[in-house]
Amino acid sequence: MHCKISLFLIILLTSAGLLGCILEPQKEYDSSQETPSPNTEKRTEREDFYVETVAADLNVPWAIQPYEDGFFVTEREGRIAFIDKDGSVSRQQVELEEEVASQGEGGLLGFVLDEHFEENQTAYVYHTYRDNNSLFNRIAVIKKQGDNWIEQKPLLENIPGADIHNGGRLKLGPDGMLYATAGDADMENEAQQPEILAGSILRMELNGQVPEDNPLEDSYVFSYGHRNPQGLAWDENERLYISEHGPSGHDEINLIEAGQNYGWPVITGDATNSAMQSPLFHSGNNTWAPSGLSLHNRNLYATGLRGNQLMRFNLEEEEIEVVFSGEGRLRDVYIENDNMYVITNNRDGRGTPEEQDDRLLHLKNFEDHTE
Ligand SMILES: [Ca+2]
Repeated sequence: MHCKISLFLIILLTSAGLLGCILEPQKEYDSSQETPSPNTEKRTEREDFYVETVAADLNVPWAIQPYEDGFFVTEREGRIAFIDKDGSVSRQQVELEEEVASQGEGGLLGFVLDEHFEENQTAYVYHTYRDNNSLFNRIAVIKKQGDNWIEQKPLLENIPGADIHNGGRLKLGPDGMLYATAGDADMENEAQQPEILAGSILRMELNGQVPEDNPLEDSYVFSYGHRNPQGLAWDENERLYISEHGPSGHDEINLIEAGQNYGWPVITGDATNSAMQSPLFHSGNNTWAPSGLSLHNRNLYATGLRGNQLMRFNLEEEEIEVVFSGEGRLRDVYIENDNMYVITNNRDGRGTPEEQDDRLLHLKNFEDHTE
């Protein structure tokens, strides 16, 4: 009962916030720079609620990858934590051919296990690095050897990087290809140039080759015109959805079609252009600053950084709802049956960390609490 009232209030407050934004002049902030959270309210005690802390004292965790009875979680400064569902945490070093540049929004970001990890101990990572005083991102194959991970080979290097807008999500698609989100690296016009990797969704074979059926010839670029995409999820029909950070609000959820231009920086929000795709959902003048994305029962769930909340996007009804808030910045989400796992990001330099931050949270029976 309690939580239903809380949720109702949250929705009311959110609606009021939306109205407020329409009536007030647009605020000058840039959500995609993961701007500091202005939300100064203290976390509420919620014994009556459904949130449990699985693990605490994580160091800017970025990606959740389930494995057996726990999760591998990348930490942005360059390590991988294995978190057992019972809460024990062990940390693993990652030896890469280029040093992780944990600077601004960059660092050790995306991580995904190979489908045959059990046999080959192989995984893929996306990380920021420095070359001649410039920042770039790269994707590499790593192998678990004992308690450490050792790079086997690079798959793709020289993805433009910067202090902001590094993208960084990495996932295996239902087609067996590796997908990555590349930000515009603070060079917005490059997002409109399909031959440049910045501001794109990238697609590659697991050996680093360009797939023969990629939309642009001899290019990893699967779609372009993106600003700072950080979430990837597929539905049961293998359609790809992404989340991306907009400028001053106008955050987006997009349905991705091969070879299409998603408009940044030419169009945002409800603007249209016959040569470009408009988003399925956008935040208007509100800010979600969406990062991790997960799909469950025709609902997309997106974690919010500056938005400090987990959003639900109902793909059938085209409705948007706040599922959960009050724990600060949220970076990634993973759903397993009726269990949702979320990582906070209050230590990423833009939040207000509290004693146990950052944490892996478990939302039990989350669907019961969101009706
Ligand atoms: Ca767009």
